[in-house]
Amino acid sequence: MRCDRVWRNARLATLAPGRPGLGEIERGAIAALDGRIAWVGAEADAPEAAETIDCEGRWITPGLIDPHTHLVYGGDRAREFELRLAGASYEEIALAGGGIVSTMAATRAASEDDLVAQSLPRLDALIAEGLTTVEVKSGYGLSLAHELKSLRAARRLGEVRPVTIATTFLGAHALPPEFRDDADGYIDLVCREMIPAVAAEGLADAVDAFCEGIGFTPDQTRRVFEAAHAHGLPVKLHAEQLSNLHGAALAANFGALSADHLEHLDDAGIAAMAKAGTVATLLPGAYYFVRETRLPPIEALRAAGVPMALATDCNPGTSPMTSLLLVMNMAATLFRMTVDECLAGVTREAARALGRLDATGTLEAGKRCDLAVWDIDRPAELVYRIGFNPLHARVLGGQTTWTR
Ligand code: DI6
Ligand code: FE
Repeated sequence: MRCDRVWRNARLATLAPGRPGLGEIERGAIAALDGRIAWVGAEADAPEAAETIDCEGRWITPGLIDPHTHLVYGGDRAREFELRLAGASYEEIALAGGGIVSTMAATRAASEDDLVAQSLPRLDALIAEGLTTVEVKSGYGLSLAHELKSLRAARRLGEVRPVTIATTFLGAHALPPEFRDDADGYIDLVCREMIPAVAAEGLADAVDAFCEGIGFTPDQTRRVFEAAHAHGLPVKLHAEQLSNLHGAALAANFGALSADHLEHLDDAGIAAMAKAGTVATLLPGAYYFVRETRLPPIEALRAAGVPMALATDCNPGTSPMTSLLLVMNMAATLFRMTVDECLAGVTREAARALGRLDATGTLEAGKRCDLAVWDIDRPAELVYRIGFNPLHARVLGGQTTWTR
């Protein structure tokens, strides 16, 4: 077998489905050809390659994947954070014209170049922890031109950094002030102008909406989903974050890739997600940051066999977070997820939540060779430690892009 590169003397957490636990191979090796994984298995059987990398017993996992971020935005909300600390609630701040709408103003004021520049430090923080694929939503432009600008900025991040970007159009994130008291009029704009334009330019891989009392109704969400499907785009949904509007079941009925947040999810929603194969993307950073006390129904999701992904929800209002290692720690500590579930949540299940499990998310022959090499003795260390980054090297498409 001809190979470009082989990583030897490694311990592998393959995350391959059907294998118990993390699909571990204690004395393993992995070989790449033309950017893809050509072979995975026991060290003793490893093929020869033009280049050999001795991992000195380090662990290799799939490159990490963040399947839910609002990475591209202008400005920040540190002042709002101070107000919240003084007692104001997230909903009060949103109703008073702060919140999402204040980030909208800063995003509209920024050029595409500004947005790229402001987003890069956040992306770099994720990459420094072994991330190789990240989803980025629009949703702070809230007009055709500014949504297109945000999506173009998101796509450009993948040109200026070695990373795979999945873009999501989230025009139905908040009501822009021009449409005050006319949410249906805004949804008309989203469905009749924005989605067709986004699809025509190939700027989005999926369409999302914020189905919530302070967002959009289930009827409005349904219209967005119908427009997305009419343009061949898969859907996902911010559902059941602050209240139960039965958004997860609605999303599942549209074959959604994922329903995200889910603190208020009920049994009917879980059953609908299980039936449709919709991934539950859990966002412990947002849960923590807004001091939510109602837990997502982890045990019921587990019992129903709903796949669980984890994400940062990186956004300026409810999760100013750029660490998937911290997400895993929070999911374990706050949500009582197991180490195996946490690691699967930022690799295999995150890939599934993006509809990209055929391309990435596990160490299996044929997939892109996206790897994270770690200076650890056991995988639990990635979940257990707080604020410590043991990344040794990061590999994207078979190329080492960074090494300690
Ligand atoms: N849910 C959230 O938690 C974020 N968006 C959403 O739909 C909050 C976004 C923000 O406050 O800027
Ligand atoms: Fe979000």
